[in-house]
Amino acid sequence: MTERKPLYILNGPNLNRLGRREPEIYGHHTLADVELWCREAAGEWPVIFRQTNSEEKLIEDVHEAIDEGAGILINPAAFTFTSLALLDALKMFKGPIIEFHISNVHRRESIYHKSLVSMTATAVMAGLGAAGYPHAVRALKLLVEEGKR
Ligand code: DHK
Repeated sequence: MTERKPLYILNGPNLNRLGRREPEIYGHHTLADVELWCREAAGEWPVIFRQTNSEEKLIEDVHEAIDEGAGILINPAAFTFTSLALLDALKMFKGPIIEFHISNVHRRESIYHKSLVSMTATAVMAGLGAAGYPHAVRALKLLVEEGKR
């Protein structure tokens, strides 16, 4: 059985403070909880789980996934609405991309309504809370198995 390429689970700015940051919007679970749930949902699939507050680092993580990864689950956080550079990086990825938001960004202030990442994402999941991450992992595995982009 050939070695499976990893699933990249990438998280953007301020998500390192998940659990303490605006819990009324983002909940009380931490990013460490989320990582555990994602690894459980991934089962035998290898997982690369990262968080950064740096746009450059997030783009470099996407570049690594372009060379090494099977699929990307990304919560770009605020970079979703600001980073053309991140969009350009994701466009180069050949596998499926799920854009994930803990909150329903479409029900929030208008600054959160126009996603640049959605212009290349295979699918978008928003509003399920942090507990939505493992569902996104299972969906990503299916998209990879189906060869979707
Ligand atoms: C997280 C953020 O940090 C915000 O900038 C986004 C997203 C929403 C979330 O719901 O996970 O807009």
